[in-house]
Amino acid sequence: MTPESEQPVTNDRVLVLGMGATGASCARYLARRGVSAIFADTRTLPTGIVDIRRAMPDAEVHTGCMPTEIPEAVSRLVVSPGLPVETPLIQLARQQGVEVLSDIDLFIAECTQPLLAVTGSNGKSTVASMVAAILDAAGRRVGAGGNLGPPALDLLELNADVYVLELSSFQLERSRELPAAAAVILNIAPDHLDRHVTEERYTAAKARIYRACQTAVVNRDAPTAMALAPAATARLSFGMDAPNAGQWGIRMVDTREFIARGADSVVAVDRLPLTGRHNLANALAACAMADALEVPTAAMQQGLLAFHGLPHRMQTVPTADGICWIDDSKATNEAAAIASIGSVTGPLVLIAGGDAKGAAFSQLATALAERECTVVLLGRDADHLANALRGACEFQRVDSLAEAVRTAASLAAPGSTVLLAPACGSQDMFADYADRGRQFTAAVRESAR
Ligand code: UMA
Ligand code: ADP
Repeated sequence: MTPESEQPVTNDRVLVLGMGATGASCARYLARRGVSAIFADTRTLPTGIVDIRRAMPDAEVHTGCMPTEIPEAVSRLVVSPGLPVETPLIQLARQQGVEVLSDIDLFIAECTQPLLAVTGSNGKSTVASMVAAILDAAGRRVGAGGNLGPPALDLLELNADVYVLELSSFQLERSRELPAAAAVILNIAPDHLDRHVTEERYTAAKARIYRACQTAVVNRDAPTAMALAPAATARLSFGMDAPNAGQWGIRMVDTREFIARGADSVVAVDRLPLTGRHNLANALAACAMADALEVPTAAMQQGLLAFHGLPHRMQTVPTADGICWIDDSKATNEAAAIASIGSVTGPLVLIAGGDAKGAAFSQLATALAERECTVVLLGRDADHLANALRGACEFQRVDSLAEAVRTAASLAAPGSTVLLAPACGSQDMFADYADRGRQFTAAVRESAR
């Protein structure tokens, strides 16, 4: 028998905490099932409020602060990922025996098709999208989303025959076991320390993805992440070295590099649309995930060749000024910025800064000290970054992204690269990383006119 906690929501009253994208997806999901719900958010104008009202016009809504008590007849609490698990109302619900769930728990309770689950500090969205492209090339009907968007619950409407979920540490820390056909932790680097406080807690949240999976896809080049796979779980590994039988890796054939499974070459690296060694690791991870579902290698080749990357990840902004302008606004932590800096050659002007999320930036300083680079700093934690970079490279402080672009244009000669890879979150100055990337592109076009 299915345990009570794993039953789909039916006729109880649900309190949904958070009225963003997740809250709105909960509203659509609950409305379709005729379940009544109450919504609450500490923000006065939460981003999902219009969608929630559209899906559930009569729902009780609390904005501006959280209720201090669990409203009457509420038997379940669905908590959005942006809320800390220490939120007093969540603690109160637990004390009162009210079930606390995530949207991912609700998704799992109804998902009957194979699930591929992707986490890691960096590369999640790229890998999830690559896996989706491969499955699509294999003729499978794919539902891909989660942290990447669309929210997991919206995917259920697709009646897909396979699901790919990108899962953040916030989603994993509050979700139950995930019976994924395959799960991967791509890498572990410090991030979100403002929320998880210690690296141990952040890592423990990520590790939850492996707890009930059938196949653990592991990165041979990321020992910390690899060690999180339970010993008893079947493994499939990827790494940048030459693969042994049954493994994924890079094989040299004459003078050409190939993505390979064991001795079988699958696709030549120089044919892949995405550049950067980190994207090669991402492609290997995507192949290993698809391999867990026994997808033919021809579809892997086709899918990888068809995938041209996601917006705001190493996207070139075309200009006629001889400078290579790159929008990598999604480099929202130190390790991501280091990976993108490493995939650019020649003189570099880096635009960085924003919400540091508790990072120290010592590795960024080391990476920048090794090359010809000037940094333009902006955002709330610009001074913190300046302190970390002092002595490693030249830097200038600015107050806006438009000023950052103008300053970068004055520092960059033709042949140089200007890279927006902030190593920080965006919400100190922008709606999100996409907003930051769009504003960067607009400012670059303006400056290059
Ligand atoms: N918030 C409040 N008060 C509340 C509720 C939320 O101030 O009562 C704040 C949160 O602190 C956060 C923001 O509002 O800053 C959004 O929180 P949310 O839980 O409402 O977020 P959603 O809009 O539901 O979006 C979430 C993911 N966001 C976060 O986890 C912060 C989205 O990932 C995801 O696409 C969406 O669910 C659908 O699954 C975005 C993200 O930035 C892209 N994720 C982080 C990352 O990738 O680093 C984890
Ligand atoms: P996530 O969803 O984990 O944030 P994305 O695929 O959106 O990851 O990529 C975000 C940024 O992280 C990229 O713009 C790039 O700077 C960096 N990145 C991507 N893949 C990797 C990787 N495998 N290792 C390190 N950094 C990466």
